[in-house]
Amino acid sequence: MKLMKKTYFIADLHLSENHPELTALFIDFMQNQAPQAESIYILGDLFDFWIGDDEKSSVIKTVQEQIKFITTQGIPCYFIHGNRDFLVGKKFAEPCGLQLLPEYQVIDLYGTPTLICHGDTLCTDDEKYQLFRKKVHQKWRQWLFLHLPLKIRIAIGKKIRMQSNADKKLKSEDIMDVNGEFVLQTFKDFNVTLMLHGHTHRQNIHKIPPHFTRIVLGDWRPNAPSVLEFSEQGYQFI
Ligand code: LP5
Ligand code: MN
Repeated sequence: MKLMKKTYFIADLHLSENHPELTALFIDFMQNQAPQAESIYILGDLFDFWIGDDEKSSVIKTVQEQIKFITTQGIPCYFIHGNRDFLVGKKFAEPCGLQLLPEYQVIDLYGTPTLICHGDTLCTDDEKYQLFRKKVHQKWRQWLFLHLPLKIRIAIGKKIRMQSNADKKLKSEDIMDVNGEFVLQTFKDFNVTLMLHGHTHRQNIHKIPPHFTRIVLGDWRPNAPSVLEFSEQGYQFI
């Protein structure tokens, strides 16, 4: 029997030293599921936190090894930055063969042009976040930040996380979700009918009239990884 080709999408694993059970799930996925794929897409927030490619930790090393395990088998592995790990750079990616994609990418999924992104850019009602995002995506700010000593970067990162958590308590669930009109416009701008993203952690398949589909990946929880599988026969969460 001929094995059917598959493409896997994952997002929002939020890997860190604090959650070895999630790292174990990732290893399991990369060892047992990923080798069956023709390509793997990671749609952001693979890491809980990224303050520069020079940080060393056992999680970072493990993730690199696992990605290399896949890419050396000739299976491409792609990454779109999330709002937690937008500073992941070439020094991390190149040694393991991870391919960095821009914030929006249209791919051909078994004949269907499909837009993939992290999802944070779709949450346009969260004005405070969008302003923050604009600032931290400025190249000169990133350059300055990355030239600070590691310890200071970690402290700044923690400070931002604290402020972000405090702010989130004051924001409604609605504000932190995607903006419907912006999503519709994005479908039209990229001339696609299918969109895949993460970020909101609200795993779902939204059918939007007249003919659009927006699939939201979930985050990873202990014993509950969210993996979206595509093949010529369609898609499913596995
Ligand atoms: O991540 P999540 O899901 O909890 O919340 C997001 C939004 N928050 C963020 C912030 C990230 O969690 C933290 C990223 C740390 C990266 C470290 C590197 C820093 C590099 C700087 C390079 C120049 O993305 C949250 C959204 C939520 O998703 C839902 O969509 O609402 O957005 C916020 O909460 C943003 C706040 O409203 C604004 C934050 C301002 C922080 C300013 C702190 C200044 C401290 C400076 C110290 C020198
Ligand atoms: Mn995110």
